[in-house]
Amino acid sequence: KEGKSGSTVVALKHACGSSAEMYLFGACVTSWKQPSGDEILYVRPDAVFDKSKPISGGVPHCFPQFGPGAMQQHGFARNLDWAVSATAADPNPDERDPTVEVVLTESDYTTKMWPHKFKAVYTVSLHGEQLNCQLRVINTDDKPFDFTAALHTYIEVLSIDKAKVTGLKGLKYLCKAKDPKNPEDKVEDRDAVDFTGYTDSVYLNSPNHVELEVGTGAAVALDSSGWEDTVVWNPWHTMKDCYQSFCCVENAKFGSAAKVGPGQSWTASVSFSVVDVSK
Ligand code: TA6
Repeated sequence: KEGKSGSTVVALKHACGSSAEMYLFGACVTSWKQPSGDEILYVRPDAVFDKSKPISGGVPHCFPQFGPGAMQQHGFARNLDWAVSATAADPNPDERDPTVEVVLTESDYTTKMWPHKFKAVYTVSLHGEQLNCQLRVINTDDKPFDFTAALHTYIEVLSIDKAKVTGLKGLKYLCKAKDPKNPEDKVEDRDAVDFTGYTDSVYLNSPNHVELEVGTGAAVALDSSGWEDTVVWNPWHTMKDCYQSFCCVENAKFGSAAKVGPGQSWTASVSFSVVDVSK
Protein backbone atom coordinates (compact mmCIF):
# COMPACT_ATOMS: atom_id res chain seq x y z
CA LYS A 1 0.00 0.00 0.00
CA GLU A 2 1.01 3.63 -0.27
CA GLY A 3 2.98 4.85 2.73
CA LYS A 4 4.40 8.25 3.59
CA SER A 5 5.62 10.48 0.71
CA GLY A 6 4.07 8.04 -1.77
CA SER A 7 6.60 5.31 -0.94
CA THR A 8 5.44 1.71 -0.93
CA VAL A 9 4.96 0.00 2.40
CA VAL A 10 4.11 -3.66 3.04
CA ALA A 11 1.77 -4.30 5.97
CA LEU A 12 1.77 -7.58 7.91
CA LYS A 13 -1.03 -8.48 10.29
CA HIS A 14 -1.12 -11.58 12.45
CA ALA A 15 -4.37 -13.20 13.54
CA CYS A 16 -3.32 -12.61 17.18
CA GLY A 17 -3.48 -8.84 16.59
CA SER A 18 0.22 -8.01 16.16
CA SER A 19 1.28 -6.04 13.08
CA ALA A 20 4.34 -4.74 11.26
CA GLU A 21 5.14 -2.41 8.36
CA MET A 22 8.13 -2.40 6.06
CA TYR A 23 9.04 0.22 3.46
CA LEU A 24 10.49 -1.26 0.28
CA PHE A 25 12.90 1.68 0.26
CA GLY A 26 15.76 0.30 2.33
CA ALA A 27 13.64 -2.76 3.28
CA CYS A 28 13.14 -0.80 6.48
CA VAL A 29 10.70 -2.19 9.04
CA THR A 30 9.26 0.99 10.55
CA SER A 31 6.55 -0.41 12.79
CA TRP A 32 6.00 -3.47 14.95
CA LYS A 33 2.97 -3.38 17.19
CA GLN A 34 1.80 -5.73 19.90
CA PRO A 35 -1.87 -6.85 19.91
CA SER A 36 -2.49 -4.09 22.48
CA GLY A 37 -1.51 -1.53 19.82
CA ASP A 38 1.77 -0.65 21.59
CA GLU A 39 4.49 0.37 19.13
CA ILE A 40 7.86 -1.21 19.95
CA LEU A 41 10.09 0.41 17.32
CA TYR A 42 11.07 4.07 17.12
CA VAL A 43 11.18 6.33 14.09
CA ARG A 44 13.09 9.58 14.58
CA PRO A 45 11.23 12.88 14.13
CA ASP A 46 13.71 13.84 11.37
CA ALA A 47 12.94 10.70 9.35
CA VAL A 48 11.94 11.27 5.72
CA PHE A 49 10.23 8.80 3.44
CA ASP A 50 10.80 10.49 0.07
CA LYS A 51 13.94 8.41 -0.68
CA SER A 52 16.21 11.48 -0.47
CA LYS A 53 18.04 9.77 2.41
CA PRO A 54 17.76 6.52 4.38
CA ILE A 55 14.77 6.22 6.72
CA SER A 56 16.01 7.19 10.18
CA GLY A 57 14.32 4.72 12.46
CA GLY A 58 12.76 1.30 12.70
CA VAL A 59 15.14 -1.40 11.48
CA PRO A 60 17.44 0.06 8.78
CA HIS A 61 19.98 -2.17 7.04
CA CYS A 62 23.71 -1.55 7.14
CA PHE A 63 25.10 -3.51 4.18
CA PRO A 64 27.64 -4.22 2.76
CA GLN A 65 29.47 -1.96 5.21
CA PHE A 66 28.69 -1.16 8.82
CA GLY A 67 29.71 2.37 9.80
CA PRO A 68 32.02 4.66 7.84
CA GLY A 69 34.64 3.25 5.46
CA ALA A 70 35.47 2.87 1.80
CA MET A 71 31.87 3.50 0.77
CA GLN A 72 29.11 5.70 2.18
CA GLN A 73 28.21 5.36 5.88
CA HIS A 74 26.42 2.02 6.47
CA GLY A 75 26.59 0.99 2.79
CA PHE A 76 23.88 1.20 0.15
CA ALA A 77 21.16 -1.29 1.14
CA ARG A 78 19.26 1.34 3.13
CA ASN A 79 19.24 3.74 0.13
CA LEU A 80 17.68 1.50 -2.47
CA ASP A 81 14.30 0.02 -3.32
CA TRP A 82 14.14 -3.69 -2.63
CA ALA A 83 11.72 -5.83 -4.68
CA VAL A 84 9.05 -8.12 -3.25
CA SER A 85 9.82 -11.71 -4.23
CA ALA A 86 7.27 -13.62 -2.15
CA THR A 87 4.45 -13.11 0.32
CA ALA A 88 2.42 -15.47 2.45
CA ALA A 89 -1.35 -15.50 1.91
CA ASP A 90 -3.00 -12.25 2.92
CA PRO A 91 -5.46 -12.16 4.63
CA ASN A 92 -4.24 -15.00 6.67
CA PRO A 93 -7.12 -17.41 7.08
CA ASP A 94 -5.21 -20.39 8.36
CA GLU A 95 -3.24 -18.33 10.88
CA ARG A 96 0.06 -18.99 9.18
CA ASP A 97 2.71 -16.42 9.97
CA PRO A 98 2.31 -13.46 7.62
CA THR A 99 5.59 -13.14 5.75
CA VAL A 100 7.19 -10.95 3.14
CA GLU A 101 10.42 -11.65 1.30
CA VAL A 102 12.29 -8.89 -0.52
CA VAL A 103 15.44 -8.95 -2.60
CA LEU A 104 18.22 -6.60 -3.61
CA THR A 105 20.72 -7.37 -6.36
CA GLU A 106 23.62 -5.49 -7.88
CA SER A 107 23.09 -2.47 -10.12
CA ASP A 108 25.37 0.16 -11.68
CA TYR A 109 24.94 2.16 -8.47
CA THR A 110 26.06 -0.67 -6.17
CA THR A 111 28.81 -1.96 -8.46
CA LYS A 112 30.51 1.45 -8.46
CA MET A 113 30.79 1.23 -4.67
CA TRP A 114 31.21 -2.51 -4.28
CA PRO A 115 32.28 -4.42 -7.40
CA HIS A 116 30.41 -7.65 -6.74
CA LYS A 117 27.36 -9.53 -7.98
CA PHE A 118 25.10 -10.54 -5.13
CA LYS A 119 21.55 -11.29 -4.12
CA ALA A 120 20.39 -10.21 -0.66
CA VAL A 121 17.16 -11.87 0.47
CA TYR A 122 15.42 -10.37 3.50
CA THR A 123 12.48 -12.20 5.04
CA VAL A 124 10.27 -10.52 7.62
CA SER A 125 7.47 -12.34 9.39
CA LEU A 126 5.24 -12.17 12.41
CA HIS A 127 5.19 -15.29 14.53
CA GLY A 128 2.43 -14.52 17.00
CA GLU A 129 3.58 -11.37 18.74
CA GLN A 130 7.20 -11.88 17.63
CA LEU A 131 8.91 -10.10 14.77
CA ASN A 132 11.36 -12.29 12.84
CA CYS A 133 13.92 -10.90 10.39
CA GLN A 134 16.31 -13.01 8.35
CA LEU A 135 19.00 -11.79 5.97
CA ARG A 136 20.62 -14.09 3.45
CA VAL A 137 23.40 -12.82 1.22
CA ILE A 138 24.21 -14.97 -1.79
CA ASN A 139 27.38 -14.54 -3.81
CA THR A 140 26.22 -14.74 -7.45
CA ASP A 141 29.66 -13.70 -8.69
CA ASP A 142 32.62 -15.81 -9.80
CA LYS A 143 34.97 -14.47 -7.14
CA PRO A 144 34.73 -14.32 -3.34
CA PHE A 145 33.64 -11.18 -1.50
CA ASP A 146 33.46 -9.98 2.05
CA PHE A 147 31.25 -7.49 3.83
CA THR A 148 30.16 -6.17 7.19
CA ALA A 149 26.50 -5.63 8.07
CA ALA A 150 23.99 -4.79 10.77
CA LEU A 151 20.33 -4.33 11.49
CA HIS A 152 20.37 -0.85 13.04
CA THR A 153 17.29 -1.37 15.21
CA TYR A 154 15.73 1.65 16.95
CA ILE A 155 13.63 0.62 19.96
CA GLU A 156 11.38 3.04 21.82
CA VAL A 157 12.16 3.50 25.52
CA LEU A 158 10.16 5.29 28.20
CA SER A 159 13.22 7.38 28.97
CA ILE A 160 16.87 6.63 28.16
CA ASP A 161 17.89 7.08 31.81
CA LYS A 162 15.65 4.11 32.66
CA ALA A 163 16.87 1.92 29.79
CA LYS A 164 19.26 -0.99 30.37
CA VAL A 165 20.82 -3.59 28.13
CA THR A 166 21.49 -6.97 29.72
CA GLY A 167 23.48 -9.94 28.49
CA LEU A 168 26.71 -8.12 27.64
CA LYS A 169 28.72 -8.52 30.87
CA GLY A 170 32.25 -9.83 30.41
CA LEU A 171 32.35 -9.08 26.67
CA LYS A 172 35.11 -7.23 24.87
CA TYR A 173 33.83 -4.15 23.13
CA LEU A 174 34.99 -1.33 20.92
CA CYS A 175 34.03 1.96 22.54
CA LYS A 176 33.55 4.50 19.73
CA ALA A 177 32.13 7.24 21.96
CA LYS A 178 35.25 9.42 22.16
CA ASP A 179 36.77 8.88 18.74
CA PRO A 180 34.84 6.68 16.30
CA LYS A 181 37.92 6.32 14.08
CA ASN A 182 40.08 5.06 16.96
CA PRO A 183 37.82 2.95 19.15
CA GLU A 184 39.06 2.03 22.61
CA ASP A 185 39.20 -1.66 23.52
CA LYS A 186 37.24 -2.25 26.71
CA VAL A 187 35.68 -5.09 28.68
CA GLU A 188 32.10 -4.69 29.90
CA ASP A 189 31.90 -5.07 33.69
CA ARG A 190 28.27 -4.01 34.15
CA ASP A 191 25.45 -6.54 34.63
CA ALA A 192 23.21 -4.04 32.89
CA VAL A 193 24.51 -1.36 30.53
CA ASP A 194 22.87 1.96 31.39
CA PHE A 195 23.06 5.36 29.71
CA THR A 196 24.64 8.50 31.12
CA GLY A 197 26.07 10.02 27.94
CA TYR A 198 26.85 9.43 24.27
CA THR A 199 27.13 5.67 23.77
CA ASP A 200 28.46 3.87 20.71
CA SER A 201 29.77 0.41 21.61
CA VAL A 202 30.37 -2.65 19.46
CA TYR A 203 30.25 -5.80 21.63
CA LEU A 204 32.18 -8.61 20.00
CA ASN A 205 30.99 -12.22 19.97
CA SER A 206 27.89 -11.40 21.96
CA PRO A 207 25.49 -14.09 23.15
CA ASN A 208 22.42 -15.04 21.11
CA HIS A 209 20.10 -13.53 23.68
CA VAL A 210 20.28 -9.84 24.65
CA GLU A 211 17.56 -7.76 26.28
CA LEU A 212 16.77 -4.06 26.31
CA GLU A 213 14.73 -3.01 29.34
CA VAL A 214 12.65 -0.08 28.16
CA GLY A 215 11.71 1.37 31.56
CA THR A 216 8.08 0.24 31.71
CA GLY A 217 8.67 -3.17 33.28
CA ALA A 218 8.99 -4.68 29.81
CA ALA A 219 12.05 -5.57 27.80
CA VAL A 220 12.60 -6.26 24.14
CA ALA A 221 14.51 -9.52 23.73
CA LEU A 222 16.71 -10.08 20.69
CA ASP A 223 17.36 -13.75 19.96
CA SER A 224 19.74 -14.00 17.06
CA SER A 225 21.78 -16.45 15.10
CA GLY A 226 24.62 -15.75 12.71
CA TRP A 227 25.06 -12.09 13.61
CA GLU A 228 27.88 -12.52 16.19
CA ASP A 229 28.16 -8.90 17.43
CA THR A 230 25.84 -6.41 19.15
CA VAL A 231 26.02 -2.62 18.84
CA VAL A 232 24.52 -0.33 21.47
CA TRP A 233 24.07 3.28 20.36
CA ASN A 234 22.45 6.35 21.85
CA PRO A 235 23.36 9.75 20.38
CA TRP A 236 22.67 11.65 23.63
CA HIS A 237 22.75 15.44 23.21
CA THR A 238 23.78 15.24 19.56
CA MET A 239 20.05 14.59 19.00
CA LYS A 240 18.57 16.80 21.69
CA ASP A 241 14.98 16.47 20.48
CA CYS A 242 14.73 12.68 20.61
CA TYR A 243 17.63 10.84 22.28
CA GLN A 244 15.59 10.24 25.46
CA SER A 245 13.01 8.23 23.55
CA PHE A 246 15.03 5.45 21.91
CA CYS A 247 17.95 3.13 22.15
CA CYS A 248 19.54 1.30 19.24
CA VAL A 249 20.44 -2.31 19.92
CA GLU A 250 21.85 -3.67 16.70
CA ASN A 251 22.69 -7.15 15.52
CA ALA A 252 25.94 -6.82 13.62
CA LYS A 253 28.62 -8.75 11.76
CA PHE A 254 31.52 -6.40 12.19
CA GLY A 255 34.37 -7.76 14.35
CA SER A 256 35.24 -10.17 11.57
CA ALA A 257 33.81 -9.57 8.12
CA ALA A 258 31.58 -12.19 6.49
CA LYS A 259 33.46 -13.98 3.71
CA VAL A 260 31.37 -15.61 1.01
CA GLY A 261 32.68 -17.68 -1.89
CA PRO A 262 31.07 -17.88 -5.34
CA GLY A 263 27.73 -19.69 -5.15
CA GLN A 264 27.86 -19.64 -1.35
CA SER A 265 25.66 -17.69 1.05
CA TRP A 266 25.70 -16.17 4.53
CA THR A 267 22.58 -16.14 6.69
CA ALA A 268 21.74 -14.39 9.94
CA SER A 269 18.45 -13.91 11.72
CA VAL A 270 16.92 -12.24 14.72
CA SER A 271 13.66 -12.73 16.51
CA PHE A 272 12.35 -9.80 18.56
CA SER A 273 9.92 -10.40 21.40
CA VAL A 274 8.53 -8.41 24.31
CA VAL A 275 9.11 -9.92 27.75
CA ASP A 276 7.94 -8.95 31.22
CA VAL A 277 10.84 -8.03 33.51
CA SER A 278 8.78 -6.33 36.21
CA LYS A 279 9.08 -9.19 38.73
O1 TA6 B 1 25.35 2.01 14.87
C1 TA6 B 1 25.95 3.09 15.46
C2 TA6 B 1 26.35 4.08 14.39
O2 TA6 B 1 27.19 3.46 13.46
C3 TA6 B 1 27.01 5.29 15.05
O3 TA6 B 1 28.40 5.28 14.97
C4 TA6 B 1 26.31 6.48 14.42
O4 TA6 B 1 26.98 7.01 13.35
C5 TA6 B 1 25.00 5.88 14.04
O5 TA6 B 1 25.21 4.56 13.69
C6 TA6 B 1 24.04 6.61 13.14
O6 TA6 B 1 24.23 6.43 11.82
P1 TA6 B 1 23.33 7.16 10.76
O7 TA6 B 1 24.16 7.17 9.51
O8 TA6 B 1 22.09 6.34 10.61
O9 TA6 B 1 23.01 8.52 11.31
